[in-house]
Amino acid sequence: MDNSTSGNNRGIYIVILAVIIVVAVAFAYVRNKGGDSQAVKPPPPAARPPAAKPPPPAAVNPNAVKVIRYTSAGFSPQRVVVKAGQAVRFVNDTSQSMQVASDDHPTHTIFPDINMPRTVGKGGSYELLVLRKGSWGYHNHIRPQHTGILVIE
Ligand SMILES: [Cu+2]
Repeated sequence: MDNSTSGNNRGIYIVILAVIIVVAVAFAYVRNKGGDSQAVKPPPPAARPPAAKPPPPAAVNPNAVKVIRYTSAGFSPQRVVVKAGQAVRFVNDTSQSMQVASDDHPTHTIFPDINMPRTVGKGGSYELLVLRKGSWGYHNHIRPQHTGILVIE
């Protein structure tokens, strides 16, 4: 009796051990599979090319308005290079009057294209399209000591 009982118990232990091994192996296999499927994920980045779309050509617009500020120290930048056909805007940042005028003072005949018809006060601005190529000197007619150079290419 004792022998048959212990023999039955041994058989049960073997079955339980076998079940544990099978479960452990199956669990390890599933985990590995999960790890593999995660490791296989990288392919999505290959679908990235569309994200490389944004090429900003608008940032290098040669037709952009070139701004020249009139400050208490004079025109800034003092020398500016633009393309023919480009717009130039003079902005008065001072509390003084500004009237952009061609050299020479006071006749303003060398590059009359740039001559402002009237003065503007603080915050005022004057915009024009520059067409004639050359290197043109100008000044604030109200304060002729403030000069600038506009190069049109
Ligand atoms: Cu003048």
